[in-house]
Amino acid sequence: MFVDIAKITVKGGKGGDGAVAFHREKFVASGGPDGGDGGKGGDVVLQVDTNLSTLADFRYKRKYTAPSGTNGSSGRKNGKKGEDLIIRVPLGTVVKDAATGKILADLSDDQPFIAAKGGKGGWGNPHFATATRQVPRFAKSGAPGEEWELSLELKLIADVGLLGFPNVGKSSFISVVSQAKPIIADYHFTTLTPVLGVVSMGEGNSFVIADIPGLIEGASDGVGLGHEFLRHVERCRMLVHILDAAGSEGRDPIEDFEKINAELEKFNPDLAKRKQIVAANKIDLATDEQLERLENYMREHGYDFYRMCAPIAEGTQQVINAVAAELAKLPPVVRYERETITPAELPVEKGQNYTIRVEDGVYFVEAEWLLKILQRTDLDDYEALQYFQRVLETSGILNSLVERGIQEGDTVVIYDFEFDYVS
Ligand SMILES: Nc1nc2c(ncn2[C@@H]2O[C@H](COP(=O)(O)OP(=O)(O)OP(=O)(O)O)[C@@H](O)[C@H]2O)c(=O)[nH]1
Ligand SMILES: [Mg+2]
Repeated sequence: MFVDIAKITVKGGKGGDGAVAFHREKFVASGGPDGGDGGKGGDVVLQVDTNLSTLADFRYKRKYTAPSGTNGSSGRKNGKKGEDLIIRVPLGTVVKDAATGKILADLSDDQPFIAAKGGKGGWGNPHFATATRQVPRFAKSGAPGEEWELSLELKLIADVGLLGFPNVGKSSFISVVSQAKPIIADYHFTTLTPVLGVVSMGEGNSFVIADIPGLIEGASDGVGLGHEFLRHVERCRMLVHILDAAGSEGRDPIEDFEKINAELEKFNPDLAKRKQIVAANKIDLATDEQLERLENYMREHGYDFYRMCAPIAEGTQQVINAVAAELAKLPPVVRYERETITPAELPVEKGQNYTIRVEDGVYFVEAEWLLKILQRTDLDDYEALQYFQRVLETSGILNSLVERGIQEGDTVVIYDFEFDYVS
């Protein structure tokens, strides 16, 4: 079954805890602190596997958690790092944060994407030794791993997308110009899943065409099958719009053309602006009058116009040549950039609970919701930092710290994030 959208949850492994331990040796009275650090939790990594062509695997397994790091131990032995969990996805998978809809990654090459970082291992007690605190009896716990709910969307990578109503001859066209062998038949929605065909122009010059299920009016509102599949032509550098020139099913090809363009505009205005050439198919069934009327209309509206009879490859090479010439002038296939998430866009969590633990002048603040904000925002960014400070204030954490007796210069530890308190 072809599945091209999925929702999954990914969680990085928890970091191992730092150890509290003291050096012991025969005849040595009181050794210094020697607890090892915890190991980092494993990351959840998404990686392209070109053998995969759908997101079907994700229908059954939805939650992925990487292994934890192990705890530190005495003798300054650090814990082991948790192994990374690799999830394989088909080429062209676009990853979005489900909560905000922001794009996190476009897996359109062999570059892996760390979808959920494992938590850092906690520090062992030696890190907390100072001139005034020589026997720190505490260590830092490992941080929880990042957790994200992701939407995965497969957007095929093709240079050229075929558009057209059902039965106009899209599959017939791709089957004569490429190696692809889709089913061709005289009923609507013969093609149910997108098919890619490679067109070879010789001398290592080739391009990829995507045949998608027929589009009908209302496709972008979910009528018929079309809407689901428009996403597969979203990356295409150009479009070939195939028409039934003879109107052999009783429709007017000019109306078909305008309807589909209106659908494109509704689905994604950018897509509607993409270069389009028109291939009038079924010329064997069309009258000269029909063809002239169609050609005049397209020329008036600025479209290159070609005539063909796909099943016998009449006129198809001219279409291919025109496509190749056009592609040479066009930018490469669309790749999506990561979008930044501003803290204010994050969903507000209910009940801002937190705990504060004080260990010898170090203030440990723990709160899952706060961790989420920390993990999703870039604290090197001034605005994000300002927001974070506001959160500490409005949630009452700053007040609680003062109530617990925090002094100027004391250390505040919020998972990985540490700062010196300034009133
Ligand atoms: N006479 C004639 N018939 C054609 C021509 N091109 C395609 N056909 C026929 O039209 C029917 C539909 O062709 P397909 O290539 O399956 O059309 P499609 O656009 O892929 O259709 P869907 O996958 O249902 O959207 C088939 O019976 C083809 O044999 C043509 O140029 N002339
Ligand atoms: Mg088809």
